[in-house]
Amino acid sequence: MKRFIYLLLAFVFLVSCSQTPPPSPIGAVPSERQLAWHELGFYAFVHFNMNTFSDMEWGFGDESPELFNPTDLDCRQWARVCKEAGMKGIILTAKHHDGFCLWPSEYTEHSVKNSPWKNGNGDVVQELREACDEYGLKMGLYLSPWDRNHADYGTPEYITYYRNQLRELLTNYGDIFEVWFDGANGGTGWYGGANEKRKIDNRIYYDWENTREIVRELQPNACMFSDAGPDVRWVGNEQGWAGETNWSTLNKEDFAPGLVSDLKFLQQGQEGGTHWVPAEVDVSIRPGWYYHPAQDDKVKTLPQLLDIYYNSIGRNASFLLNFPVDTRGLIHEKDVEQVLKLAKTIKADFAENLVEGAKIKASEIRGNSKVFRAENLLDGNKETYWSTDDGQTTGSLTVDFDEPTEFNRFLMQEYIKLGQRIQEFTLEAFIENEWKEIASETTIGYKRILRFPNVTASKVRLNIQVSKACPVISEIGIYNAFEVPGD
Ligand code: FUL
Ligand code: CA
Repeated sequence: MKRFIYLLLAFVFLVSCSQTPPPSPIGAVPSERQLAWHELGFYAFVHFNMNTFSDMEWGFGDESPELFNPTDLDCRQWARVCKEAGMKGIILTAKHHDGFCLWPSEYTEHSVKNSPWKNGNGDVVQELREACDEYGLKMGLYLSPWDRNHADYGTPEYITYYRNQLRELLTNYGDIFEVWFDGANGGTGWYGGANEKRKIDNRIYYDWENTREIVRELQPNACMFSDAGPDVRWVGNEQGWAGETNWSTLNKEDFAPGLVSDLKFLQQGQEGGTHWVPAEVDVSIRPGWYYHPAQDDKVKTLPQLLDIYYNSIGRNASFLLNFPVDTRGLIHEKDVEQVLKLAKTIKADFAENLVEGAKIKASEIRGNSKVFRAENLLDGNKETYWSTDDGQTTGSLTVDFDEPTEFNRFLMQEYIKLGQRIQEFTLEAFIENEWKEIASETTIGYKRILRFPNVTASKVRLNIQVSKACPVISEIGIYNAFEVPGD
């Protein structure tokens, strides 16, 4: 009899599961390569090239390869620091606007092969590849479209040169996770001795459609970054913040390469946009992108880095932190110290998720099915989620600690495979027998972290107030971060 009842219960459970299909996706959704990119969250930029030795930000293009001579170049030190800081990859400026190449390109003499470094036998890209492999990091490359050294810049011949270099980099150095197409384009330069101003029309000159095809062909898993995507978008500023409202979607027609778009769209995305183009926050740990000894005392402080962390990763964007590697070829000690402080603080602040062990209740559950139950929000599994019935675009989740508990961070993740949905939400805390609002916000996306002064409450309630379709949330977290002293 007992066995029969178990079987019956199992049958009822299975039927109820199969009767409730998952929600349908809404609007634009991420590709596989974008999903993998979202998971990275925090990774490094390295600006190291001719400018490091000329003490410039934008070299003119007439610099002698003789100048490039790091005394102690060690890509393993970069990788070790990044790994220790919890970063997942490194993007290197293989060629910046001055045209000098960090690898011995067969298409130019303006490269490491004519420098004194390793008697012209060195290859920084290859050294970084090996270091990334050793430390389990991904590698990305920046290949500046603008080239102030090349005589052909501005003519169709240069496009052939640029594509040849892209092919070289994407063929000879293993898996590349991100290709960084910079937006600065055209102007004065050396241009093989012409010393003039050259203007190009960025909408047509690079024939981006076909240039992008090369990346798809040679590195199908790589995301392409530019002001216009197509996979990852610039966030519209270099100070280290995304909009509080931040949609991962854009309207394609507003974002053709070279089309100067409203910066607000880059910061906030476009609700209901035709394509999934999430934001990446690129910012340097010093004022400049390149190393300048005069900036040794201007390295960002822990409070500044924490603000950037919460204004990027905490606002549905990724965090690309730049290290201006110095003339030795090392990440400077001061930069190492600051990034490790950031990593240590974040690790400690998110070490204990207070929802573990708490009870959670949802105002409603999709099809009353266990498949979509509220406990899915606490299981640490990004593939399981809570959702409501189709057409039910509001709902609330209550976490019950049983006793007054202190906290100051609230983390949420939408299940973005089904699109970005939530438009408005509030957070309330049950303090001394009363619900008090702690936050009233807009979007969530891949990850949203709210940071607020300490609250002591026995219950916390998340209210989804406006959503484009039934909400689909995969994880939540509540934390009590340590106070941050003023550094
Ligand atoms: C900008 C460039 O002009 C800067 O030099 C730097 O590389 C930054 C990341 O992108 O557009
Ligand atoms: Ca989950």
